[in-house]
Amino acid sequence: MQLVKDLADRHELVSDLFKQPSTPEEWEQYKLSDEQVAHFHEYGYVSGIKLLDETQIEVLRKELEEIRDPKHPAHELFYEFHGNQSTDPNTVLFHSLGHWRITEGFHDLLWNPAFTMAASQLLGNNNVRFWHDQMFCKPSNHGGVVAWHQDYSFWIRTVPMQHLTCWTGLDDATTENGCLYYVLRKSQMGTSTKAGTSRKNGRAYGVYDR
Ligand SMILES: O=C(O)CCC(=O)C(=O)O
Repeated sequence: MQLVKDLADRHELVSDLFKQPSTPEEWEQYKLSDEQVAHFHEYGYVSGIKLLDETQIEVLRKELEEIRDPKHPAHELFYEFHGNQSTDPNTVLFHSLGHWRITEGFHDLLWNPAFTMAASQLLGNNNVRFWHDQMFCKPSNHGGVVAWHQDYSFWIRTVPMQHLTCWTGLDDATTENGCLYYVLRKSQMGTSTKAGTSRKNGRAYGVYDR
């Protein structure tokens, strides 16, 4: 019998995919500019932050292919696993929660200093606490839709509202291939009820909010 390791028990980096800075000077390279922080507060999002290099992307893509197989030995560690959550039989929307427990790369992604530094700054230079992970995969040309929604509307049991979502792509996301769209200043308009459906030209549209 293969022994399944639950990486949720590990509260530090477990691989060498990311390097934890050890001095204030090493952290400095990950700092957002004052303009980026101001943009987040004004519009409710900030984009274009480099989070991964090519090697890290390749490792995560490989791990993703492995854990997409429902026969993966650690499959039981997923909180949720949907091979296809699309309502349209001609499209595919793979969706899972819990991969951080299963592979070293997805576990260590949570400690990515480019993410933890930015998140801390955007939350008012506070400590950052991980709430949950989520993976969406949409194959090219027949990807399923993630409907418009406000993330915090799923989390209102946690108060005060001091949350943010970090969307990290493993492929380029462009207007041509169907990138994520945001509703500007949505976070200043109060909490929405949960997602509705939106679809245009066969592309998936979603909205992230803090
Ligand atoms: O990538 C997407 O299509 C949507 C992601 C999303 O909705 C989320 O992470 O809350």
